[in-house]
Amino acid sequence: ELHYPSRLNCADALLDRTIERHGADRPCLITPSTQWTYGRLAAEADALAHVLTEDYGIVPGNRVLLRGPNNPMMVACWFAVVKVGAVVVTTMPLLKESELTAIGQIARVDLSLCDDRFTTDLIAADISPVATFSELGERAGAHSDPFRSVDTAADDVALLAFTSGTTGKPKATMHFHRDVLANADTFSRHVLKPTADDVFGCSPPLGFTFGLGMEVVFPMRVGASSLLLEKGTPDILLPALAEHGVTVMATAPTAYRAMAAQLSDNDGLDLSSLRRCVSAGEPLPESTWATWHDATGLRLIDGIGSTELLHIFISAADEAARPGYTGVPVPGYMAAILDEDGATVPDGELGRLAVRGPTGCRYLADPRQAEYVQHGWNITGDVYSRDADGYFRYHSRSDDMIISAGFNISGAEVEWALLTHPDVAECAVVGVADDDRTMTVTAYVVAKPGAKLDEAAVIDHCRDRIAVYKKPRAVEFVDALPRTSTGKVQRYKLR
Ligand code: 3SK
Repeated sequence: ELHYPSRLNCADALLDRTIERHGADRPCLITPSTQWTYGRLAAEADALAHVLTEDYGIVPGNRVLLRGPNNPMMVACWFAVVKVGAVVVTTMPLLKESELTAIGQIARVDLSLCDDRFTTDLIAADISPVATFSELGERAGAHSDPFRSVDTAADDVALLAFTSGTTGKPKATMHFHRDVLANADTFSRHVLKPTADDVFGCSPPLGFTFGLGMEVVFPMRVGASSLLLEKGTPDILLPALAEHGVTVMATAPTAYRAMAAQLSDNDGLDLSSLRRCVSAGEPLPESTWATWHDATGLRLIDGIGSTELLHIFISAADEAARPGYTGVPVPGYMAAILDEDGATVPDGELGRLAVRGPTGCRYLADPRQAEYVQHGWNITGDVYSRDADGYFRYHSRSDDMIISAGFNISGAEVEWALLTHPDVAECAVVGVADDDRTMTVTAYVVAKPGAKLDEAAVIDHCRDRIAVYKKPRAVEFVDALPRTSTGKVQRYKLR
């Protein structure tokens, strides 16, 4: 069990306490063009904290929205907001005016801090006054005194993180100061086992809690450093991993597939520093695990997390990682497979994944709270099974189960079969309503550049790999799949 003091400001725990343990001169944030030590980050965050309180009148409990790509100023703003006892409202940099308007209506933001290159949609959304990073930087120049962090309670809200899930309607999840540390002290500590010598290099935006954990909280909890890339696409991430000697990386399965393909054309890249590769954000197909292993010799660490629980709660690393399975509950969390009445289903049977632990769902004023938290469990919306030896296996999202001609078909299983075809780059399989079969298994396929694929080839490929009743009966070729700003496929749009 985790124990934190009742008065706790997570910014102090991650920054000031780490400096006390490891020194101010340790490298903290690395970018392709600059490097900030822990001391520099602390000084920038303190100066910004003065600006927020003295120039903008921010007081504890105010909500401050952050918008920008992954760079040191974003991290300094994050710490400044937390230090003054205000609540960080995280946003994905790609969000557009209407999405920001929806966030503004829910979060009732007092001030927004925005990278100068991302102001247009935010100003148009008109949800609060906007301070650009260059304005903040100029004002910060006037302050060199340390800022004493506000004495917050461990159970004060530090973060409002938004999820639209895959259904499109945004919800704000509230996270306390102790929650921010809890994932570092569970998933990171027990699965990643980082030390101060590690260099984290990850692609998810800081506005996604996957990225916040992997790029800020986990490295800084142990005095490690973090490579921040404003654009973390596979073509940029892969050479950066080699150039900066990254030891712990995290990205989505799609990016691992793309990077493995790049590696087959470029075996000159030195990835020998890499020891931990985390895959999350969407289910990891067994074939992607094998492709990455063949390309690098490294065993991917799959993980399921959610914005509601802040980070990853089921995972496994090293020899414990089992391809095709997400893993086992992270120490500190419990997981079970429940039926519709909340009873545990027998091992091997499909049911609703339920999780409890040190973090959990607290929606801000949203009746969907009662759907997510039932019988004391967080119901994640995923269909899983648990094997007798405690390993959890993903089958589908609850609303993605395809019922066709009396069979329950996991769309993910069909997708994973399709992804073993050498010409398939991406795919999503959904059930399209049909009077004859209830639903038709329909595959949306993105072919690899230059590949010539047709419907019959795709269907035949599946017929050879999965039970014939699961094979797609319709195939649509598309240029790209619809995705949320965190990269999850929006199957409801395809349906
Ligand atoms: O939403 C997810 O898939 C996720 C994965 C890892 C960590 C955090 C999150 C929200």
